[in-house]
Amino acid sequence: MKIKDIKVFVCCPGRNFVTVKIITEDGTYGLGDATLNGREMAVVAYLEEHIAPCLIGKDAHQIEDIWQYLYKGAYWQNGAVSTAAIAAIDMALWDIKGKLANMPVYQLLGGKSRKGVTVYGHANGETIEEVLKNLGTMINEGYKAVRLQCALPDTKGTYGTMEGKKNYYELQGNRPLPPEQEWSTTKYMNFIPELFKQAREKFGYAIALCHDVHSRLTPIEASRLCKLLEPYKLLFIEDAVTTENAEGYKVIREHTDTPLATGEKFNTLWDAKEMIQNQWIDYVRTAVTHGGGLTPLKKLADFASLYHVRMAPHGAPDLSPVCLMAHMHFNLWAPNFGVQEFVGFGTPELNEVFQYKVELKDGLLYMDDKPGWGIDFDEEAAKKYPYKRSYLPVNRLEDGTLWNW
Ligand code: GCO
Ligand code: MG
Repeated sequence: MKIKDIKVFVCCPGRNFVTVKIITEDGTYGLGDATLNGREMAVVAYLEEHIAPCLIGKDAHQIEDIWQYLYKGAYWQNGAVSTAAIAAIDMALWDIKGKLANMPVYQLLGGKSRKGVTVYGHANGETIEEVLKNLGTMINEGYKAVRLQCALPDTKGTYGTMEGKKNYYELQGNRPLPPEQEWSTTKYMNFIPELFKQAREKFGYAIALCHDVHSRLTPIEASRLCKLLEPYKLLFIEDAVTTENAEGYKVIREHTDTPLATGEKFNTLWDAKEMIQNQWIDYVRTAVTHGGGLTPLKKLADFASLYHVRMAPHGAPDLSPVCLMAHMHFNLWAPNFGVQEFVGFGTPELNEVFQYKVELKDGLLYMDDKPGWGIDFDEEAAKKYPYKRSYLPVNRLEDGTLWNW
């Protein structure tokens, strides 16, 4: 089944998404997500200039060989831009294979390992009271796991909170340049344990709770935080330190039994290998989009399973619904699936461009059985929401030093 055309769409129904559509000679098409927040157009160029011309006429069924061809064949392996581009091609090919087989993709992986996908939602807020109010609402909605993020008092902007704004563009003040936020490790360390203390006092221990440090601590600071949080029995602490130096996780591991999650920025299995085989982490957060596609992610899952490490794919708002649907299939299959990050059912604009259906019942996410991923993309609707240049915020310490955001 020959590949006839590859189209790349960039649209902004609330935020930017890069979507790939591969069309075969019989008119079957498949979709993939190539969104790399803040660097979208670099991926578009990679796809249009460097990938698409090499694939026209190739057999769409040869998913593994095409993946190797794009990864090894480029000589310049890995990197966020190239793996997002390769991932989108890989996803689109799996979607096509599912459609041609008339089966949902999870069937091609070996079938379902569970009835639904456990998700964790986000309870955010400007104050502890607000976070706890949102947590209460989510518990009533049936969530079994929730991430808590709260604005730090007397701080200009905190990751995971909106400063009372409705959306990312409003947060940016509509400037197409990186907004700047502020960070104080001392204020953070003094504040966060109180958030979890109050959450446990109010809601008990049945609800699984997690938190994203977003790589702002050093290994010894992260160790201290994880120890302070031990009484509150978190599901995991995410990105306690940056991942470039894997041994940072060894330091934390030696100090605490708070479970650790990381990997949303991993691009390959090799980024994760050392942490997994040393059992320094408990959950791998790699997304199909940023990890190079379903083809490498299933290898990552199998490798992680040898070491009791579970998959907890990244599901922030900047991963498109195509990625969410790919995760649904992956998570239904992966024997060592843990939990999926889930940020809700999208805005009317988003759902106008992407047609898909998921349903939350008792904390599990379900979808209908459809061939492929079970998602469609409305090209005409997408034209109504043109690309807007935008960046993630940058972060500075109170003295002005640039810090990890
Ligand atoms: C998460 C992530 C996101 C990232 C975002 C970057 O755990 O959900 O850390 O919030 O910051 O995906 O583009
Ligand atoms: Mg994260």
